[in-house]
Amino acid sequence: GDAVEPKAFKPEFKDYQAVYNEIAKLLQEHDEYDDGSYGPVLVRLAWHASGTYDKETGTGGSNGATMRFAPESQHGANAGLINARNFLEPVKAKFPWISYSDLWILGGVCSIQEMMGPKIPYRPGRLDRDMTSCTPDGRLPDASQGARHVRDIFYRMGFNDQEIVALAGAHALGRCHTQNSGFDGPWTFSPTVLTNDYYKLLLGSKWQWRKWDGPKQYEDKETKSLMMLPADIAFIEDKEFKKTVEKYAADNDLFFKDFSAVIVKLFELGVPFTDKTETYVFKNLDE
Ligand code: CCH
Repeated sequence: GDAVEPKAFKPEFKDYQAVYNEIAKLLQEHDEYDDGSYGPVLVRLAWHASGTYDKETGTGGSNGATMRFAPESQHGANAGLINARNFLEPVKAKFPWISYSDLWILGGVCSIQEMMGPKIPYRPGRLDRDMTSCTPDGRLPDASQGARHVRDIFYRMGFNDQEIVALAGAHALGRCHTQNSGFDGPWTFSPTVLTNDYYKLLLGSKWQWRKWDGPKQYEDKETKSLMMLPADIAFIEDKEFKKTVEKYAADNDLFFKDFSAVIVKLFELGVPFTDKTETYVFKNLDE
């Protein structure tokens, strides 16, 4: 079996870096999934756990991991996230002291870093809640809608226009699956590496409606192998959003800096930290 570190005998010592390392190791081992990584779907789990937050009522957010339960697990927006939750089960079994809510966010943090993204400082302290804390359906964005809807949804969480555009850069990662959302295809050519390519492609490619049986989505005219959702195209149709798209398309370092800050804000919505809460900046597996 595994060598037992002496510190493992101290029950009060919570080794979050060890949890990070375990997730990163499993990401490498399970390269059979999708485009070769569970990373994108783990990022999506962390986002959908957090993105139910409502600043007026303080309900929703990552503190609770209520997506373990119906009805939240059955909300249309959460289709396919069972794959991410199941991926993390062996990690929960190995480190039972971590809450599901902290683990799901750590899964997102680890995936972003391991997919060559920026450092994402992490603070633990989320407590799991029961199904009575499940949020109502409709709190997550509807991909078929435009700028006004996107603003409504993200203003409710407490984000401004610049932050909304910075968050959307996560669509450099992963893909749409017809069995989950009805939409189909990846946004970028390297969906397991975080870059500012989402913004570059939004501005640099010609986007046309895809002619197909599925829901209305865009394809790039040149290769027809990439996609954009109506809610993505809103970022270049809306003048205010487009200014920020242009900034991030031109400057990957700026995107990384702003993305890190805003995803930390997303992941911490509604989480009750104390004066004693520590911040962790994890080493990547290859560091
Ligand atoms: Fe997203 N996203 N997202 N998204 N998303 C989808 C997939 C991913 C919207 C719709 C969709 C964010 C914002 C939005 C990821 C991260 C983020 C899919 C396909 C839809 C539809 C799901 C499927 O079929 O499997 C809409 C609409 C918005 C905003 O208006 C934000 C914010 C983030 C993170 C910061 C990631 C990652 C994926 C890929 C998941 C995968 O399985 O590959």
